Amino acid sequence: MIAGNKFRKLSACEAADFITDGALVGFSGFTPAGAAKAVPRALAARALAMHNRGEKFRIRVLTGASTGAALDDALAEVNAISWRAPYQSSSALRKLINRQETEFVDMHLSHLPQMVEFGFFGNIDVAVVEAVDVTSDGRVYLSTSVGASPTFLRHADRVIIELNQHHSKRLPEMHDIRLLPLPPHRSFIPIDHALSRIGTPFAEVDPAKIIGIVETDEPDGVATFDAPGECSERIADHVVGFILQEMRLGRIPPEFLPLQSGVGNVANAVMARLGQHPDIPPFVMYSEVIQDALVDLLESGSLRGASATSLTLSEPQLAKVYDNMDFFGSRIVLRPQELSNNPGVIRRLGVIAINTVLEMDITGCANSTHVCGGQVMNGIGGSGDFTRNAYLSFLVAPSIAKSGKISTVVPMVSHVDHNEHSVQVMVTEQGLADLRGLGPIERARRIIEKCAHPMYRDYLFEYLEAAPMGHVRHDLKRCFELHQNLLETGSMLPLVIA
Ligand code: 0RQ
Repeated sequence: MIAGNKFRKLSACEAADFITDGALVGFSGFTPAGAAKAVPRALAARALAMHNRGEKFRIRVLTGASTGAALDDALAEVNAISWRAPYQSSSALRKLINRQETEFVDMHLSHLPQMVEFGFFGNIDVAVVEAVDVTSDGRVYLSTSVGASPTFLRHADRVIIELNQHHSKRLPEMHDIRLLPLPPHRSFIPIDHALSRIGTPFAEVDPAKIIGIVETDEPDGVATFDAPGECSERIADHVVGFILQEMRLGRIPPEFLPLQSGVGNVANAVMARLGQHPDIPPFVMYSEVIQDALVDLLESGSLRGASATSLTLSEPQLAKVYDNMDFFGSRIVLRPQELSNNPGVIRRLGVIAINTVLEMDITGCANSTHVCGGQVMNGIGGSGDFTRNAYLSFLVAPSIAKSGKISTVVPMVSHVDHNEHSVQVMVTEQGLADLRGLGPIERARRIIEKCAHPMYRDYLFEYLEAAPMGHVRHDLKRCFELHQNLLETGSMLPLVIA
């Protein structure tokens, strides 16, 4: 028994034994933050041993978003995942998905909890959830992410808690947990400010469902960021310059609007640049991930507070937060992902959203997920929740990839995640295209002129002018010519690059 609760203490291997071949398992984790660790690792070891004996063992995996090395990587490396939703960023898992050995359901992160709630995925057999504390009456104090864990705890038949000593016991001071009722009984969500608190600091579970507790002491393993490169800095300059212009024009109010920024180096550079700019007033964030740059911005006072669903911090930054919970505890709110990414709340608060894409096309559609239409990278994540519903949304990308062999501005994207009805502003290191109020041909010209790399501009203009007349101009025979070239020769414009 663990002091403070009545639950049975289990080793990770004992806990893993409760999970059977074919089970649907809901794991905690939104990025490596708060991801289950010991039980999935033990499951991977068991799967490997079973596979070596010629026995079948593969499970169906639900999480909040991507996870850490002990979960997606460990299970994928032994081919133990038959089905996976909703977002991943593991290279081992990506290979299985692209070989069609694992079925991957890519979906908006705000939709995941309600799809579980509606029963669309069937029964969750077991939830494995990392926490910093659990009480005998079923209060589960989660760790560095909330994600979909409250929903998994409610719906799973059986529950295993990983109690991770590594984290501050004061983490729940940041948690604000409330689940939405089923339609038609959903009422107004009373979040009218990014930092509104509307729930409890704990998730709830029927204590009778808890099989046992696995004690751990392990960091999340979040990687540190590289210093932003020149390309990220130039994209950040364009975004910040545009926001300042919108403020001068009175289209962003003087008190500013809440910001969301996606994951990665560009997003980190944009946030740092915004925080340093003397003309940007102190602001708040309504986002899904709190990453390293935000800790320094909170300390400097340029960020007044942040709402998200996960605290995705490298160890030095997390230590800073834990050492000063009196300061950070009230300035960070961690919510379930159906609230951090809720379309209604995002629109109500007037969020400014900044997300990275793989490619964008001259009509204003963007692809965040699939290389050459087929090979998945990570998934749409929360980028669709925010891009569609933001007051002002930016999609950003370097104008070229792989040393210029790839143009990220193409005639037609090879996979559509964000369509032209949702996309407002496109940005590369070359420049920024404000698409609001423009018809298709004007958009196309603006995107090519402002965003395309000079190496690809002539090709794109020529494509546009030669395409058959219409409201939108596209040549269905040529629209994927650049992608075809890439697949056949290794570069989109072989003659130009050579
Ligand atoms: O390849 O790793 O081999 O060098 O794609 O590209 O430029 O390093 O950018 O790491 O920010 O990832 C869209 C994938 C960008 C990410 C994506 C190659 C490029 C490189 C990575 P290498 P970069 P990033 C909310 C927000 C969707 C989810 C989202 C993502 C690799 O930002 O997953 O927005 N977004 N969530 O060389 C072929 C192209 C390419 C290309 C780049 N057009 N074709 N390869 N690459 N463009 C947060 C959450 O939801 C948690």
